Amino acid sequence: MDRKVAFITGITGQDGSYLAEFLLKKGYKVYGMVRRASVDKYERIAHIMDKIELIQGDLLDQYSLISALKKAQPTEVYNLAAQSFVPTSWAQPVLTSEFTAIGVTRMLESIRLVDPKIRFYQASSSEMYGKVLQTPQTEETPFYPRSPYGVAKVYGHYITVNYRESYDLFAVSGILFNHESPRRGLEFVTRKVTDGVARIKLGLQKELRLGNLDARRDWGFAGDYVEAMWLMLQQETPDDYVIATGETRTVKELVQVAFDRVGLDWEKHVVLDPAFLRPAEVDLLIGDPAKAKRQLGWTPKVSFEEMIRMMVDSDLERLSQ
Ligand code: NAP
Ligand code: F7E
Repeated sequence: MDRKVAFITGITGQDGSYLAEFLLKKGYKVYGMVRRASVDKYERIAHIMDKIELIQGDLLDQYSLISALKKAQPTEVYNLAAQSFVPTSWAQPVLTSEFTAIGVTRMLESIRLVDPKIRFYQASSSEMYGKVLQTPQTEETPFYPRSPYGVAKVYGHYITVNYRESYDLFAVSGILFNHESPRRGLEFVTRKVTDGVARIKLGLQKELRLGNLDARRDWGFAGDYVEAMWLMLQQETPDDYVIATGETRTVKELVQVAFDRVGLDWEKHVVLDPAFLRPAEVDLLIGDPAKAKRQLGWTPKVSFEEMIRMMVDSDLERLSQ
């Protein structure tokens, strides 16, 4: 039997937790890289802690990456760790580049040194399209990032392509559009809205302060998207893929679906707050997942409405306890 050992950076994040679950079900030995903190942040992986192995490391520290790979001896590396919140990338642009851009090179160099046969997945992002030059966005659409985060992801994307072409590594880049879940961080708009709706319904909060309600995103379910990451590493040849639903919705539509779930009128609770506007906005994202469907046989399963309702229900349950 082929040895199946995965090493996941960012295992404590939304995607890392779903990917770890998915790979365990496939029979993988799963290692996760975690950075040291004064308090543990293992909430999302608490239910699988006895099935995975954690190794300390940080994308800022090349030596820690090398020794983590030597210890885990993985066959696949999923590089999900990043400073992933777009507004923070304006507040901490240099740190964002260190994690989200140069961190990818550190990981690739470590793989080259430890075992160039390791298959590598890089978490690229639809934020690379930014001020979009083509709609819908495909693997061929040129990038025009609009935030330090988007710029850093473009670097991470191209260094992955470059290592594939320079050193013949099996290195792929998944260009994933926004994907959400009940495990999404509370500052991202979907979770901020579903958490806010639950709090308002339970009388814990009266208003929900938001920024640009006209922005459009192609939102899918994180549980579906981690399967696509795995599929990319099971192909005969390495390649890059857009992973998206092919549908786009405004923030306002998201708000409506969430408030409808609990029978409340959003217009009575949502307050527009300029503090949540961005220095440069990404107005419209809609991905074309045709290549992923054709070559990976991947399609999203959970609809936008189902996902938002699932998130509202989960926040209601959590806050009612
Ligand atoms: P997330 O919930 O914010 O998780 C980020 C993870 O990165 C956390 O586990 C965090 O660890 C870790 N991390 C941050 N800096 C690190 C460092 N210096 N060294 C080691 N680990 C570090 O993000 P996500 O939503 O799961 O997204 C996963 C990846 O996909 C990210 O690269 C993101 O940029 C990218 N992406 C996400 C989406 C989306 O819609 N979710 C779409 C496209 C691409 P701590 O727990 O220690 O903070
Ligand atoms: O914003 C608007 C905001 O922060 C979505 C990350 O996972 O996906 C994510 O990046 C939209 C933007 O996600 C609020 O202006 C309005 O247009 O949920 P978000 P994001 O910036 O699209 C990509 C693919 C990634 O790669 C990233 O890592 O919603 N919006 N009002 C708001 N956004 C927030 N956060 N808060 C608001 O109050």
